[in-house]
Amino acid sequence: MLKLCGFAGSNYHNKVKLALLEKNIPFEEQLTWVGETDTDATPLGKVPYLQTEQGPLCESTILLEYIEQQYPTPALLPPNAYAAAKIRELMQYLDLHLELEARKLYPEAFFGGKVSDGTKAAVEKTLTKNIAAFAKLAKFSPFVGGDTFTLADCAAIVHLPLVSSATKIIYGRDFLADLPVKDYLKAMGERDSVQRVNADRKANTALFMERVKAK
Ligand SMILES: N[C@@H](CCC(=O)N[C@@H](CS)C(=O)NCC(=O)O)C(=O)O
Repeated sequence: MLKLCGFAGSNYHNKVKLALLEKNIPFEEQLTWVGETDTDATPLGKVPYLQTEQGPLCESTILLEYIEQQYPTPALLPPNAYAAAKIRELMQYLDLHLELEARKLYPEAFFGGKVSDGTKAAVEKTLTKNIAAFAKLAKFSPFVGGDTFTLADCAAIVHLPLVSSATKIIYGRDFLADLPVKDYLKAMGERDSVQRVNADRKANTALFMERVKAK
């Protein structure tokens, strides 16, 4: 059986967990904190990673692509090559241009640390530009890539709330406020997969914060 290693407070972990749940694939979850990973499986020590019958895999998008190819039904990518590429494009924007940029704010927004004024100014500029660009690609009709649930929703559901809350905390303004993100997340929150991920996330985040405080 597939084993998903990571922790349920991690957005990247949950991106993959959502796809497994949406596809009804049996899997085990192995609680693995950063610093306790198998570095043969994930050489950079990042989570999540997946143990498959053939060996380990890391990097959440690669995990999603593997899962999609190995368990094609229900499909989370359109059959048409161009349509599938448009979904992958959205995933890349979400991971690289929104989440990874907002992540620079997390030490202060969520973990009691400090982010320099210079970093805050730089992130504000980049995120403003990147969110405007993302808005041109995202559909929210009702799914982020159009009329079907896809891999891009697995990324959007886990990343968008962090971009909203980190910007709200650091700048006093939700940078995603002009997009229909709240309605989108509310609608997605009705799915069984999202309810399970959110419940597990809340329980695990409490544990995670205890670990952060203990350090
Ligand atoms: N590009 C990676 C990012 C994963 C990632 O950043 N995971 C975080 C937890 S949410 C992590 O492992 N951080 C520890 C580190 O970067 O050393 C992926 O898509 O899987």
